[in-house]
Amino acid sequence: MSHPHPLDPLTADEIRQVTGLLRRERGVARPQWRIAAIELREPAKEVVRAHRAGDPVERVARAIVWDTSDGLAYVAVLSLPESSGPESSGPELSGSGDTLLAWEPQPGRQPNATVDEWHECDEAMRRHPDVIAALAERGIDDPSLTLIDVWTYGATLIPEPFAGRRIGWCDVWLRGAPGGNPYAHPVSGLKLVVDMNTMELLEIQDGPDPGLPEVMGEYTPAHVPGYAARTTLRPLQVVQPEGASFTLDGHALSWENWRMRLGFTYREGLVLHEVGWADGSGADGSGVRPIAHRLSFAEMVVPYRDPTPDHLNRTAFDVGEWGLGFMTTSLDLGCDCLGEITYVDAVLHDSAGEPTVIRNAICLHEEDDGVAWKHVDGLVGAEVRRRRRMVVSFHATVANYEYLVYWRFYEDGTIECEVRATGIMVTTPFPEGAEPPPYGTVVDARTYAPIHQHFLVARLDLDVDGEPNTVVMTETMQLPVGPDNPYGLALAQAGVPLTTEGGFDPNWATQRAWKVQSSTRRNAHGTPTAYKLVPSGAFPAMIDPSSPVFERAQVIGHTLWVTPFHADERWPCGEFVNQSASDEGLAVWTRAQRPIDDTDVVLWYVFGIHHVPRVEDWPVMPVDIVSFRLAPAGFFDRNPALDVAPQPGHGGPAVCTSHGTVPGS
Ligand SMILES: [Cu+2]
Repeated sequence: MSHPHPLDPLTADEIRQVTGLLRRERGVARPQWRIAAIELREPAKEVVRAHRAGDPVERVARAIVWDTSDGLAYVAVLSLPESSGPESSGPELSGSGDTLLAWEPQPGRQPNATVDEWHECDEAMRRHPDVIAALAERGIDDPSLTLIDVWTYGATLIPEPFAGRRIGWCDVWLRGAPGGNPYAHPVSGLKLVVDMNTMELLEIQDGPDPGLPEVMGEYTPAHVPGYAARTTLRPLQVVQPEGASFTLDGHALSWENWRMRLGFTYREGLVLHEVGWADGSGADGSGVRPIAHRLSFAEMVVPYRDPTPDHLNRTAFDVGEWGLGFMTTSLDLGCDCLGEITYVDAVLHDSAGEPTVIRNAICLHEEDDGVAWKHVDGLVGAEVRRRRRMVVSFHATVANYEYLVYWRFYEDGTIECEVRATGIMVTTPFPEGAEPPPYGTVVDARTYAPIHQHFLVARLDLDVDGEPNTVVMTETMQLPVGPDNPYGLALAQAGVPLTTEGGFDPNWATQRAWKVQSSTRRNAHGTPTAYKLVPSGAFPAMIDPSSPVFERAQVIGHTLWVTPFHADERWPCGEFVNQSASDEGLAVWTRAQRPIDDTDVVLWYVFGIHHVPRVEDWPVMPVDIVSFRLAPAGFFDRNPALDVAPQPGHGGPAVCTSHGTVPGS
């Protein structure tokens, strides 16, 4: 076993070391304690840059734990025992190894919710006599058909007597039959407030019962009435007879000119480190030009925009409250990705600190994506190249909903980030004879799906040809008619460097975009090398500033935030968003008004889905697709995909090139 790379995610052994150290030093163990989070504390950029293969690596972990007896949370920083393996002649390690470096109490803060709590709450509530009685009153006498789905919520929404405790707010769902879809039948008006430390039922909120309308909310073949699968499609296979064109060495991925390292955390799921373009001209002698130091999803905020009692507390922070990593599901060959697939497992942990493995958590594969470039010359014929892309993806299931995340890398230098939302929408019945509320779309009998928004925050730590970068807001100017512009045709492109950190918004009228340009490198034409954030999938928050969810997630107030890099600034709404009352992230940091020109910058891009439900989104939602792109803008001297080889043609010509049509034939 060789030494790890400094950015490799923690292994199962390292997670065991963390748990053992916490137990030894602070008595952290079930049932009194829970471990909410264990992650690698990533080393500083300088350390990563200086690392050479085979160097010993100091491994430091960071954990969030809490004492369920008094509710107090702690952040622990732990130096792990030096990794076993062959000694090398690398630099000496400064760390002490096998020690607790820090133990910081976090009064008033709640760690993220854990999967264990979710399951334990479901079980405890289904067994609870008061819950059984409340269900019986509604004619539901088989608790095994119910699902108690606990949600976290904001501090100011927690009923006063329970303030300061770790509180869950539960929906009750009912399967129409064993194995049926629980989200087909909300038990509307019935909510359970639970102390998540003791699993004590604190309060049953029992509102008016609109009953269970006759809906068809099933999607599995066994439960869809009269289901018959189509028989009309013939097989479509993706075959790569010589294998895939990428290589994975440990966590280092290489494909064409692209280089990157794969990471994975409990909170973000997939993380991409050290994304660069290998063309032999990197300044540090590695031959790789840096583009991004780190790319991930740092938060997701999903406010339901329905003020009725079933939904008024429903404001999910799927990254900060639950963790996209913890929610990641295993992928199946031929189902989730087609072709020559390499899977990467993820290692996380449960709330006792035992390692858990998500098999096939990350999918790596290549896809054909139509045409990359083409021209037909009447004399010479056609030149056409296929567009191939490297896809790095993972899928997260957060209770009723799934998020499918795809990072795609193209031979023309483009990076694309796509999210597909699917799964089951939350719905609500309305009373017989009543008008449906205006806050959603009627999708089934006496049933509507409320409007909600999925705000994703991508944290883009770009280092375009090195760390010193400047973000330039680019806009197209429509010039007035005049002697120089007699026909009103003139458009000119303007760029304004952003000098002070803060939030920025798109402008459709000027086709505004943001270019991240190198302070040190210029292309052959004398302009700074740059990548452009092409904004898309963005939408306004449309929320009153006094709204508690906005108070906790001010990031949604702008489409782009730019800050100077700071290693501790990772979570745009703060680290402890579970039961937060106010935002401890971007809203606080950017008050300092730090300069952001010619420095190491971080972009926080807010995009997602403004989800006004469609009838067709029920009972299972066809993927809703949003994406944004990071496109090279002067990073290269010309089209970098010029040398993509022509593909062997099928049947007719030998290759997809130079086969012009013959006039008259
Ligand atoms: Cu949605």
